Amino acid sequence: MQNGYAVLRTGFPTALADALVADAQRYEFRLWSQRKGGALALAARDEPGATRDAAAWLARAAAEHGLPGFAPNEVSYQRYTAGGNGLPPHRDQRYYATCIAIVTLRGSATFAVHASRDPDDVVDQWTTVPGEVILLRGWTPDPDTDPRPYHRIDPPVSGERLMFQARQNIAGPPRSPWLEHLTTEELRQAARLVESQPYLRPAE
Ligand SMILES: O=C(O)CCC(=O)C(=O)O
Repeated sequence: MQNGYAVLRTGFPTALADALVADAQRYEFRLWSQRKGGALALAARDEPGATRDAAAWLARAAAEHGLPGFAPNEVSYQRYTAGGNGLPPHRDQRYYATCIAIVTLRGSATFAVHASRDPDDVVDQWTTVPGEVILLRGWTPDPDTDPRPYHRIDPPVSGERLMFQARQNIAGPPRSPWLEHLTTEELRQAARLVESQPYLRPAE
């Protein structure tokens, strides 16, 4: 892994990607911002099935790419639409440790790694396509260096893009000593995510 990220262009099982696409239908997608990001669906983290299998696959992949100990405890889907929002260069929140794993399931879009928040400071940029896995380093409490890469995702040029992501929220069990480094606001957000139920669609 270099510059805090790795791209796995092959290897993610097609059957697992298809099972995730089917699983995503169970959820209600919520658009949190009119200006930034896709619509989010928090998914079930513990039940047997596609999300648990995918999280386990991604944990193994992370270990093989130099990020051992990735124990995803938050899984979600995001759906982006052409003409909708992407996300400008940013780092994921400090309550996500070890690794952030992203799988593009359907559709495609430009993904970029940046050296800073500056939109022109591009380190690498490519079109992420179905089956591709992106591993990003999560936060560590090292005062001298922050390994989290700045990254950007654009809205798809046409149609929709559906992705799955697995993250390790340090506010979830087991209690992490790293929590003491977080601000009250970060702790509040992280705890709220841990307590959130999956966004299941109401039964018809
Ligand atoms: O959709 C993606 O691939 C990236 C998502 C992202 O950067 C985020 O949710 O913070």
